[in-house]
Amino acid sequence: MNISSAIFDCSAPDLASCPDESLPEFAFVGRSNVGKSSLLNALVGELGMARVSATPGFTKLINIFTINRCWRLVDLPGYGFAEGARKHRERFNQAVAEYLEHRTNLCLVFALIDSGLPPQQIDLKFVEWLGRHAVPFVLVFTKTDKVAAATVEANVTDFTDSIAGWFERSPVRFTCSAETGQGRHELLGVIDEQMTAINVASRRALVHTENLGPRVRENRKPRPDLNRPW
Ligand SMILES: Nc1nc2c(ncn2[C@@H]2O[C@H](COP(=O)(O)OP(=O)(O)OP(=O)(O)O)[C@@H](O)[C@H]2O)c(=O)[nH]1
Ligand SMILES: [Mg+2]
Repeated sequence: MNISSAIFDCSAPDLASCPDESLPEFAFVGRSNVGKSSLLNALVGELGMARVSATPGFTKLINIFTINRCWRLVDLPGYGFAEGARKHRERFNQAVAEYLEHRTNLCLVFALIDSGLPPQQIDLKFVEWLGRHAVPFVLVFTKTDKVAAATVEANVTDFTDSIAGWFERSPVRFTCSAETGQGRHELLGVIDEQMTAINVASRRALVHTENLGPRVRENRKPRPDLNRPW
């Protein structure tokens, strides 16, 4: 996929402040410091589009970028950040949960996991939460340049084994490095596939009804269940 434009849209503190739902969105989520902002930059090929920092908890808002004028990339605040006021952490987590549960134009979530670590409880619980809330996602193991290929493979296998049986079909997995660009092509391919499917569905809908719109998943009613693991 060729990326011809990437425009910063807005930084939203919560779901209510996000822009209209007219374009499909692809969101990056994962533990603080896992490399969400870096991967987003690597995908777009414009360094500095999303801000990167070695300090965990750096991305504090829902940052939205419009790509090629027809879809959006969303950089979400990380979970599991151990520093800072608890009240602030809960507010960030609440905003992320609400976005993931209720954003009707959310097309796919890239759930990022550090490939250099064995399965972490917080990541496993987060993946379980995604499943429980029927959020469509793929797993992306990051920073593969930092450790030996055998370690990456062992960690990916352990993670996959840990979630075996939780889903009807095992989540699709990717590995990547924002540093070397490994996995970039595959991840863009996933977005490309999704956009093609949405365009085909829109064309079909055009034939049957005038009520168009990139409704990529069901409109969800707000739910009281905010039993978040992270
Ligand atoms: N070696 C290596 N370092 C990476 C990679 N991706 C990110 N990093 C580094 O990891 C640190 C965190 O990266 P960010 O992209 O800011 O991580 P984040 O997940 O957006 O973090 P928060 O916004 O705090 O949640 C930075 O120092 C990056 O340079 C990678 O693929 N390889
Ligand atoms: Mg970030």
